[in-house]
Amino acid sequence: MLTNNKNVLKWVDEMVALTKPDQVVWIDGSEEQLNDLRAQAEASGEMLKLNQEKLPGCYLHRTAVNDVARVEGRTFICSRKEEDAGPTNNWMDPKEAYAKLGEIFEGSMKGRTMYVIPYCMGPIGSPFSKVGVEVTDSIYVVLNMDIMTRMGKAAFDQLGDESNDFVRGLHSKAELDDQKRYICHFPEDNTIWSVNSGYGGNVLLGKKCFALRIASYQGKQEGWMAEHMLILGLENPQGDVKYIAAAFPSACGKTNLAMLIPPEFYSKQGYKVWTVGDDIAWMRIGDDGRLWAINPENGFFGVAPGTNVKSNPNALESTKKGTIFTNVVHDLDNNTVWWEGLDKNPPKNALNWKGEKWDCEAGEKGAHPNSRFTAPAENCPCISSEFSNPQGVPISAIVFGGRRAKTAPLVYQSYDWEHGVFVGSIMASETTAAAAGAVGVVRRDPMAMLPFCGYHMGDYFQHWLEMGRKLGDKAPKIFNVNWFRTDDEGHFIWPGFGDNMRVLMWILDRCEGKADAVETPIGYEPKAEDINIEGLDIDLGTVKGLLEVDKDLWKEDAAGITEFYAKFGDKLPKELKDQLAALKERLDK
Ligand code: OXD
Ligand code: MN
Repeated sequence: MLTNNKNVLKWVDEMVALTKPDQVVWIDGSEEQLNDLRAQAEASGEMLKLNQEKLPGCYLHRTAVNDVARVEGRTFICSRKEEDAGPTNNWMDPKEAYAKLGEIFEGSMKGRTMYVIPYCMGPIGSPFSKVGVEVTDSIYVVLNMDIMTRMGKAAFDQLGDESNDFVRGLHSKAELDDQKRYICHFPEDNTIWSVNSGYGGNVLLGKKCFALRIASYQGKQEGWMAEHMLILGLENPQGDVKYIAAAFPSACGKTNLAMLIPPEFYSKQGYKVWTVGDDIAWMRIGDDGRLWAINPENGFFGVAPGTNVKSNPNALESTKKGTIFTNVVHDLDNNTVWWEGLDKNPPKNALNWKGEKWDCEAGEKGAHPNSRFTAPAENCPCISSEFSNPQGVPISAIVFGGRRAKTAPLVYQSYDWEHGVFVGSIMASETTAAAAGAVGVVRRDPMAMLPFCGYHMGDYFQHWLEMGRKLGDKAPKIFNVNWFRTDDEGHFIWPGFGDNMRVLMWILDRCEGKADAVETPIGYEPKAEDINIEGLDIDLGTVKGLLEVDKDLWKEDAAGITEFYAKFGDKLPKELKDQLAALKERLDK
């Protein structure tokens, strides 16, 4: 036995009695045990060993065809009171959920092995970190959790023999029946039950389920924040590093921003960017009164399509060893992998993500659009030296962003924390022409947490406001960015990618009181000449255009916000109601 913790032992016994596995294997995290599991997964066909010269330690996995993404419609917050889940979550009564899923779990591991995975979210030994235990019947889950978390005996050592403070995660692939697929969270019980899926976001319970949904609830109770944010460090030529946390809805380039390559203009002078995290930040107020963040994860679960040497060389490099690829193209001649947007040479002799013979010329995509790599953070060439610092890193700026063709300017700063919470709460992205349906439909996604907030979003806004009051004048400054403004032909105006650093530079200068700003109805904006465009193909006039605030569009937006806010009823903090009214007033002036 790996632990003497009676709470763990009792709970695992209960899960064994429910799911009835043939045997139980405790995951100690040793290379020997992991190698044994890799060999078993290879023998069963669950994982395919790739070319070990080109991709050492790398494997390919294919999910069931009906099981390729997070299923928000089947994801539930099972708080005792429906009101506590709020209007943006699906809710199920916990008694009903335990009974309903209990029936599905009953005997679901017969003939299978149950793996007991102890894992730590955050660096081992950090006072910010939290322990989880996931039991699962999937070797794929074990091997992914090994990459994404600090997994094994050290996690039990961190928990100790007496503590009951661990998140209980039960997962079974069961029959992969999408009609009986449920991802249920019981925030009041520190418990997650996930059944009938094998897709990462639904089954790597440390990630979205624990580190965001359960942790956001814990953060509210305990006075800290769990956010859907990347963390990056920007080092100046003197060697000082300032840290930024940034939230974006999916498909807005979070991983790319986290691993940004500075434009030559800056790199020549000695500026560098370091990655602390690409998806999740846990943030607390430190002894010095500032906001400190850790990345609770230990790897990247990134979207493969579109990742290439140009868009994100650091992410690509991270996938060269010890990586698990899911639902990408299998190049049979080289026994390697490929995906759309990797390069212009799709393999001729290949299988698509479903494992069928694939003809790259026939027009059908080879990799699933949500195909993924699970890569160890330590592989990343720009991983921060503070990645495993138990204290985390101090945050100077919080950045929100979305995909807006016209409304939002390239960058603006909130007047203060309270206004910043308002700016985060109205975050939105527009649907693009790439997706079916109407173009330009605005989807509100407050703080990019819409699918990940484990409690009532009105209470979540209130928590943000309270954190600001505690931080006082030590609070990070809050900004909003939009890399996605388009011209009349629909082309992006701002070059994006590495050049986003030019905007981050203004943001950090503002934090240090080194840059001026212009007051507009929506917040402070840079003077156009304060965005450095040296070496870029755009002129000052273009930057001015990117910073323009169209009052009519904003009035339309304010009407949309009013409608969105109405959902929250009495739970909408008065401060945000007042902020909206003040915005309308400024727009009318
Ligand atoms: C993710 C997501 O996978 O946000 O990170 O969906
Ligand atoms: Mn995410």
